[in-house]
Amino acid sequence: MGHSTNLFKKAQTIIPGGVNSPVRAFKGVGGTPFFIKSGNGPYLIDLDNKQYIDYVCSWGPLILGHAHPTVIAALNKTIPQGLGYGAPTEIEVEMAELITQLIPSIKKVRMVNSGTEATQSAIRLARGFTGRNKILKFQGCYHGHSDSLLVKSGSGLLTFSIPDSLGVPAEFTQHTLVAPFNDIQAVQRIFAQFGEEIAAIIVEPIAGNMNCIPPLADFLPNLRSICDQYKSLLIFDEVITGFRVSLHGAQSLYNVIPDLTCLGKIIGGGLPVGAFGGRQDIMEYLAPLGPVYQAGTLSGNPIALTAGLATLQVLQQSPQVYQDLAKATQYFLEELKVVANQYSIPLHTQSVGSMFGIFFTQKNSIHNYDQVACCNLENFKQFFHGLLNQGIYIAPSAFEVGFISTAHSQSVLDQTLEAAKRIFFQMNGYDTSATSALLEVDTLSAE
Ligand code: KE4
Repeated sequence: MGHSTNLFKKAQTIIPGGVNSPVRAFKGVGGTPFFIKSGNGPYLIDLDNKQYIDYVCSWGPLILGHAHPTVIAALNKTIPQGLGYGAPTEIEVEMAELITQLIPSIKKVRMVNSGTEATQSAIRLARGFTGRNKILKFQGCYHGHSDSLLVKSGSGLLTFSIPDSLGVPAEFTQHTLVAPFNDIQAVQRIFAQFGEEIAAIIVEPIAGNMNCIPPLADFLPNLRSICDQYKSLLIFDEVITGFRVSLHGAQSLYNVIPDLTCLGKIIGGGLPVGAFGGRQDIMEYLAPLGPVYQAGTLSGNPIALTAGLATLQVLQQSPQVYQDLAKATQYFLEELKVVANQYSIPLHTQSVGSMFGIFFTQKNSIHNYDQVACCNLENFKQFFHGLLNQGIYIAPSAFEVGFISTAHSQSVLDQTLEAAKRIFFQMNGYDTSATSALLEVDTLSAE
């Protein structure tokens, strides 16, 4: 029995589900999670010293791969000076300066410790600024686990939401309205009915929590104009997309300017950091200036910001990095489709920059949650475990995105494609005993 299996048994006796975040427990794919000992570049090493090519990248933060030398060097320099003070530090100003420079719609920014805190605070701020209570979110978008956002679309009447978790009183979600992602008509209908009560729309500009779903061309621009029409605020949850798809956020790709932006993941470089920011007149409603309270003991922690700032500076100093990441991702997905096609496996892929989605479906475009839910989830599970058995780790859920980092070289991508070929060969019902023959052929051709 491997170390991971033994430790998972022990972990389950003292940590709920054996994990500190549910998705890590492999419930979406079955099986037992492996425990990580270390990471370097595109690789994870587990407690049994097995190496995996990692396409989860800590769920997005590690755009430079694991333990990037520049980030580690910055931490080694900062840590000996002290770990945190609960008082202003220079690096907080440096980080704020860089964020406001790179994302011009953010005139002022407040650091927090997670994406959940960022979106929760942004919503409170939007409600305080507008004096309205309702918010509109989209089915399949995830903005962290604050009460008013843990909703699922009301059965039938999609508009009204019901709590999606025990422990959330219905009163806490009664002001949360839900529409299908990419459905502007639904948004217009909701605003026609509730527009004057809606404080804000919160949206992932590129949905990354129901696999990878880019916005349709009219979606984001129309959200902007509807918010303007009804004097509601537009909040972009760029916790995943911020600095992932562009050095200036998804808002620069689609040229739609939100009133508030939430950030996380990459701005922490792998350490716990979130942030929210936007229009100066809105941000100045925040304590200690204004009447909207928000706080955090470790907000702006200098060690966490050191990792985030170092990461952003590497990205800023590599102007080609986003084109290179997009090119590598396109190469990988195109080749994956060729291989799936060779074995008649219905597979569709979608990506923006280096965030990508793999869908087992005959469809050639996926625009919302319901369409994701109709994909072949059994094939996904088989694909997940087939890759894992060959030392390749993708997100343990058909509703998450994959990430490619600057450390994912062509040979790393090609190794993954070879592994996928073996799985598609088996998935197509080919005699698995023949697989060894295929492997031998591969080995011979590789020599
Ligand atoms: P955290 O509170 O987990 O740092 O961030 C919440 C959040 C907010 N907004 C978006 C767009 C997010 O994707 C997230 C969290 N992402 C998930 C995975 N897609 C985190 C993984 C987990 O829950 O363990």
